[in-house]
Amino acid sequence: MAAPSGLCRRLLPLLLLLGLRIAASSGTSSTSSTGNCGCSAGRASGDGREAAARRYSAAAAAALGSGQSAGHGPMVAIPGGVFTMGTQEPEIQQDGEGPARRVHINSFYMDQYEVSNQDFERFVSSTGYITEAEKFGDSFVFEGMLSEAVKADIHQAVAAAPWWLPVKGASWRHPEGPDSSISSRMDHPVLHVSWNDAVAFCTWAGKRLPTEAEWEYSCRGGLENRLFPWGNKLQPKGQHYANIWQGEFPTNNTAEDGYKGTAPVSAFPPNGYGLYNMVGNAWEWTSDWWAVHHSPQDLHNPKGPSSGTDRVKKGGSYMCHKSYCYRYRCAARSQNTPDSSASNLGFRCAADTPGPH
Ligand SMILES: *[C@@H]1O[C@H](CO)[C@@H](O)[C@H](O)[C@H]1NC(C)=O
Ligand SMILES: [Ca+2]
Ligand SMILES: [Ca+2]
Repeated sequence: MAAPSGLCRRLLPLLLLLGLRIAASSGTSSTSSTGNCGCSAGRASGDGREAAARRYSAAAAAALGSGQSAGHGPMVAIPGGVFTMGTQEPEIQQDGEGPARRVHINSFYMDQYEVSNQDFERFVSSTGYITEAEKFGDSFVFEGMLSEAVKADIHQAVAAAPWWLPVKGASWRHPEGPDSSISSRMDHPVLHVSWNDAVAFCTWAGKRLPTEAEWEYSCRGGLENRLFPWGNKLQPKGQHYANIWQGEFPTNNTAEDGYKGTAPVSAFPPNGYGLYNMVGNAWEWTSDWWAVHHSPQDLHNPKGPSSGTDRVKKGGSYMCHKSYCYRYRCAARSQNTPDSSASNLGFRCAADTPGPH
């Protein structure tokens, strides 16, 4: 498909995802989310579960290395178990965050970090792979990150989400367009990679994308029914646990957490499984097709619908703020077409444990 129609094809789903629906619905979702501050002091503390999380963390640390494949990021052994996927208290109803359902997960391996620019460069230099953004010749970039020179050349914006601009020449190597580079960000998450690109990388690495259920189970780090990978409070003891947006979106990014854009994949404390930046920093692709209605029944290793038009992404990004995109929660979810790419979307890989489960 030619580049211009490629862009059109990708524009509608992208704006649905990145802004339009979010902007249109922010009245409802932000009302409900402001109504419940999200710190939920009233929730049970679940000491037994915290202990379990610490135990898993130790096991995960011991497994580091054994699950490591040459040349790629380290993996963590995630113990099998049963958890509550989704939530009975959806913050963003139309995303299909509910209902809460019991899900059994076999043990597997999960990348400890988001796939970094360095990891992706190894893949590209050994295979010659060309990403979809490079083939299409453009990708979506957050306006706040662009130079005046690049902005001056762009006349097309997404009316409902004017902070997203299609930038010619934006790609994983040039995240803010041709005049930008990743040389000082090799340890940051790779961006502007489509779902198809992510699958290609994971396959090359002898891995695969995680299912949405595996991703969410990993995000929760052994804790039950918490908002975030570390608990219910966004900033325990005033500390930042994730790279999101502080200040007024989209005009004033105060970067109180230390990062205006992406952070190194090893920044911020890990969760109970030893995984970093599950929420915030870069959105992460999963292998599932997108749907918003889920069976409330118990499931074993669910893989999502058998077909669809969009793939599920999880975790939110450095652009997420409670006022417009309260999606840096484990139960939160969103979607893009498999050929979409943007300056806040990356991935990490998973792998099966060797032998029978
Ligand atoms: C951004 O927000 C901070 C904190 O609210 C404020 O101190 C600062 O003046 C604001 N900057 C701009 C450019 O509006
Ligand atoms: Ca930040
Ligand atoms: Ca992330």
